[in-house]
Amino acid sequence: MNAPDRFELQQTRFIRAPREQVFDAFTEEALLRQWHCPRGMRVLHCRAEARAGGEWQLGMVARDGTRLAVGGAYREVSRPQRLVYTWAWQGENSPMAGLQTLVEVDFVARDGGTELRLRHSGFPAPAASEAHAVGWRSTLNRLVDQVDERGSAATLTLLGDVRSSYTRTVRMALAEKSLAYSFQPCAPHSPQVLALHPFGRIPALRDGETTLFETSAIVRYLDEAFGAGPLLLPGSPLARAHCEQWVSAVNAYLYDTMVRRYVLPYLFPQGPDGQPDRGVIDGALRDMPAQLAALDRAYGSSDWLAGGALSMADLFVAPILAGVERMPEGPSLLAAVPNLRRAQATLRRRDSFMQTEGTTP
Ligand SMILES: N[C@@H](CCC(=O)N[C@@H](CS)C(=O)NCC(=O)O)C(=O)O
Repeated sequence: MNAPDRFELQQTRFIRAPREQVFDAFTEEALLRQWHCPRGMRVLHCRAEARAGGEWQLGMVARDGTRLAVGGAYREVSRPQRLVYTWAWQGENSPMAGLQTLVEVDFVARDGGTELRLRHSGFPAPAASEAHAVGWRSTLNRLVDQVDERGSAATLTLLGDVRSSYTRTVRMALAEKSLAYSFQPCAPHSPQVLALHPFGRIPALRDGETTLFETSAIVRYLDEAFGAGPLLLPGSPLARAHCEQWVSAVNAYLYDTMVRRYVLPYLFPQGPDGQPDRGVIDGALRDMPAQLAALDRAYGSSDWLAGGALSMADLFVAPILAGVERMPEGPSLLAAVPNLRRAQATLRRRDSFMQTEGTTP
């Protein structure tokens, strides 16, 4: 006997696609295979006999190889307005194996698109419905990417300023992963940013109803949640640690010296008579050679900071150095670090650098 329906989740999403198309994405095997799992997972197999009494089955695999299987039976298949089916996890990987829950989806035509209303009920505990709510949010993002002609630009919105080095790091990561996205120009501490970022910094990312802040968290998410493009986090433990080490060094030391105390005082002068504050700039100039030399040694004869290939660490460093180079002392500072210059020259030939060079994303 199943437990009574005590806990449930409900989600409503407006999708820019006709409801027939959205409905079919829920019932046709070939379409289900393309989206029906959370980001970062892959559908392995799918079977769907979409008629009342018919059965469905879906197998998925996570990046770490964990396999999950779920299935059930259709109770109502009324194209294009309503779909009802049972849902039960199978196999020993699921703490809810064998427990039957119920999914009801209404497809309502609205404003030239579809309002999708999803109710998933019958969970034995709030934690179970909350975990499934997270899974559905991510899974519905994939559905939107699939049926909205804007692709992932329908779900992914980057908030930031094209002049910001951290924003450019994420833009480069998006370009490396070939991910379409929307860009919302925002100033730090603006209401739009503060709604997503408790400390008001840029960038911040929205993926459907999910939000993220901190550049390294955003890049890691893009890398792990989306299959396309090169891996931005190296696979081997040591290379991964080297990558994290340089990301941390940028966050803790390099950005402060090279951007906050050097580039920004030139771009936004705050000294007497509206001139750049020489005291601040000269202080940064004293610290920069040692920091640039540390980077120069880290690159050595390689063009990459970690694992012999492009990684998130290089994407953190490049926008900062591009900014430094444009300042009056920049070229002579960089002349002293040939490894770093060579590595940057290589990186600057990548599309991700060239496409993010201008002021428009
Ligand atoms: N640790 C943050 C730093 C972000 C950051 O400092 N961004 C700068 C723009 S490049 C900013 O928002 N500055 C505004 C401020 O310092 O208040 C991250 O990794 O995203």
